[in-house]
Amino acid sequence: MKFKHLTMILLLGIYALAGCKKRDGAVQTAAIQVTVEYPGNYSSAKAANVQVKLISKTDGTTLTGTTNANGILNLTDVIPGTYNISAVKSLSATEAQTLTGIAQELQLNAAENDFNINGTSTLTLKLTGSAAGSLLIKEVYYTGSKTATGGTYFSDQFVEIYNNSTDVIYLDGLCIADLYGNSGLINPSSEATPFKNDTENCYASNVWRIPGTGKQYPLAPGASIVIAQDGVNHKEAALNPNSPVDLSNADWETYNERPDNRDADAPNVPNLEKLYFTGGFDWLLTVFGPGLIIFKTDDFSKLEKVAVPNSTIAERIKVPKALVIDAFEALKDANSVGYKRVPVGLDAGFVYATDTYTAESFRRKVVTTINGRRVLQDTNNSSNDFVKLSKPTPKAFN
Ligand SMILES: [Ca+2]
Ligand SMILES: [Ca+2]
Repeated sequence: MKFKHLTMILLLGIYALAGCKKRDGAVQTAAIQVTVEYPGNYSSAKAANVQVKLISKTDGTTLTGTTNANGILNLTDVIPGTYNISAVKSLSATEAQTLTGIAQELQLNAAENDFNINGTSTLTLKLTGSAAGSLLIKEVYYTGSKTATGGTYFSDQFVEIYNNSTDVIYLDGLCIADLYGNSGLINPSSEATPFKNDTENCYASNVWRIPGTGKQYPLAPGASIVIAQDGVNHKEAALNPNSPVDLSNADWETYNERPDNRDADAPNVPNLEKLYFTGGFDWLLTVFGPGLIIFKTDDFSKLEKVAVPNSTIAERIKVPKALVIDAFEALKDANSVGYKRVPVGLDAGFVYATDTYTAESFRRKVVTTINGRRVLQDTNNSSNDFVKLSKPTPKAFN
């Protein structure tokens, strides 16, 4: 009994003391509501379970708290003053997949410095972090088409590159290349690439580059560019009315300037920079199925040129696997696996068409759609990630 009384007296005493001080203004406190939000292109704005830290600029005192299910942290009894406020959130691959569509661990941060807390303050912190996802090869149309008289037409090939990330990506300096080697047993003496045992490098026959000084060619999340062999309407009467594509609106074309003008320069479609070329009239991808990579390098001239063993043909450009952003492999048929040119670490599989000049195209699968942004499948395996279409779908998914 005595003890209980004592406790009560003590509590009353403390309460009275606190009340006095508040009236004096000596320990006046403030409140702050911090709302933490995910980046705008995530499936939800509410960033729950985020650790928020407030450091007083006056005395270095640190306050911490964690946001609730609505992404909100309410702190009361805060000493008024100026604070540096930060939030940090680590997303597991599974959490990131729900929010961005891409299963990739992410570290997100936000900070607001010199923030004055007084009375009842509110603050919204917007998390940012490295982009989830990357550029991907979205579609490759390499098979070509047949003309009305049964002839073959291959100038309508294109490659489409897609921003499969949550942020703008600048395409300046992006290189695209086709890799050396046969696509399969095209004739009885067709051998696999002599570089097939090098699992760490790709050997490029031709390399093209998007120009730019760094930030001239932004590509929004979910947007794409089409690189045409020739940026014209291939359905025109003078070309091939049977062609499945009009590429007059392509973003880029490969123009191979030659004295004999065998490759025409479509005036409305800008030209890629030709960095290395071993082809003929134009950037013709083999209609039996190309191996393709996209990559970036600070200094293209530093890449090694390698002679093709037992051959007198032009050297190939050795591109280290680490530079490669994405790869695609198509081979002649289901039995051509031994002819793979893209190292398995970059692309474990391959696609193949029914035949040459079928107008078939290969497009990457869509995993999910977040806020209207399609997220494409990327398991580094063309067998899994691409579907064969009966006709190409440049800049489209149907
Ligand atoms: Ca061309
Ligand atoms: Ca042009």
